[in-house]
Formats: sequence, structure tokens, C-alpha cells
Amino acid sequence: MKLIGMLDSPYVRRVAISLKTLDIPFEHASISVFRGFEAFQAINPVVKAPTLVLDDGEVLMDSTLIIDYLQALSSPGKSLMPASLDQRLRALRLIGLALAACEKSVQIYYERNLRPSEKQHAPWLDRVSGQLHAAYLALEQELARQPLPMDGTLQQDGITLAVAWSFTLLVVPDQVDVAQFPLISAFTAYAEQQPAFVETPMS
Ligand SMILES: N[C@@H](CCC(=O)N[C@@H](CS)C(=O)NCC(=O)O)C(=O)O
Repeated sequence: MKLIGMLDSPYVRRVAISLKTLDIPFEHASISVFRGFEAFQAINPVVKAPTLVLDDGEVLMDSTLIIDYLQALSSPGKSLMPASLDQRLRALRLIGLALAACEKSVQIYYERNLRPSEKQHAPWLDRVSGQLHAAYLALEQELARQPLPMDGTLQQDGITLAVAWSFTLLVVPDQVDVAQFPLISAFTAYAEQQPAFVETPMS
């Protein structure tokens, strides 16, 4: 199978790290949805990163749906999600918050970099910025209530959280006061040292 998209996308990166953590072999084509629009379009006319091309040519998109497929593909002992219902619910809540943080960071980045400055709409940016902050605040509270394990393992909630935080710090660092989020920072520092993260750098 082939993963299409650049690792500076948090969605592509979470899929690549999940593939490695699940020990699923894959090829990676680092094609930009902007600079490589036409090459991307030839693979997936919708031009969404990540795109996963299966060996039989089937094309999947959306990181969560791709990861769902990868989970089904891998052996049950290798799940990145907890088995118990209450812990699965918590993991899903963390993943939802982290994905919202990714989305809000992307929206702020696109607004600043794709829209001409005279067309930028401050109330919209303020709204998105508030949503980004709310997502990280809720994640920090979740980690205070129940820390994520830092024992050499990685689960999907931790992967997505660390990918989101590193991405936000890369593209919109002015949006977060790192001192306000010590638990997220500490977990991300741990995750970024794990082999699957080290082998999958953002740039
Ligand atoms: N919900 C999607 C979001 C994917 C997404 O928005 N990817 C961006 C790159 S970070 C993209 O494809 N942007 C190009 C576009 O939407 O035109 C996922 O989880 O995969």
C-alpha cells in the first residue's frame, strides 16, 4: 500500500505513525496538495491528504477512516485502541479533541497563508482561535485526570495528541502559551522520542 501526502500534515503523520506502530509495511509518496496538485489529482481527484492507495488500486481518504481500515487489517493483539468500553470512550474523546485542534490549527494557517491579508476576517480568526484553545484546555484537563502511559508504548489517543501539539507549535506557535499546557508538552516530548515518531519527522 502507498500513503500519499506530506508529513507536515498532521493527518498524514498520524497515519504514517499508526502504520509503523502497527508494523504494516507501506510506501510513502510525499506529494503536496498545493505544489503537487496535479500529481495528487491523478491519484485522488479530490486531492485530500492523506490518501491511501491499496495494492489492488482502491483509494481511501480521511485519516480516521484509513486508521479504521488499518486496525481491521492488523492482528487483534496489535490494536491501538483500548478494549474496555470506558477506556475506549476516553480514547475517542481525546482523539476527537486532538483532531479538532488539528483542524483549527489548519484553518488559522490557511487563513493566514492562503487568503490575501486584506480579505482576512478577524472575527472568524478569533472564533477559530478560541476553539483551538478550548480543545487544548480540555485535553490538558483530561491528562490531569488520567495521564497517558509513558512506558515505551503508543496508542491512538497519544499518537493523535502528540501529532496535533507538534503541528500547532510548527504552524501557529503564537496561538498557544506552552506554559499553560505542561502535561500535553511532557507527553508530546515523550512521544516525539519514540522510534515511530523519530522515523516520521514533520519536515
Ligand atoms: N478530516 C481529514 C482532514 C484532512 C485534511 O484536511 N488534509 C489537508 C492537509 S493537512 C488537505 O488535504 N488539504 C487540502 C484541501 O483540503 O484542499 C482527515 O482526517 O484526513
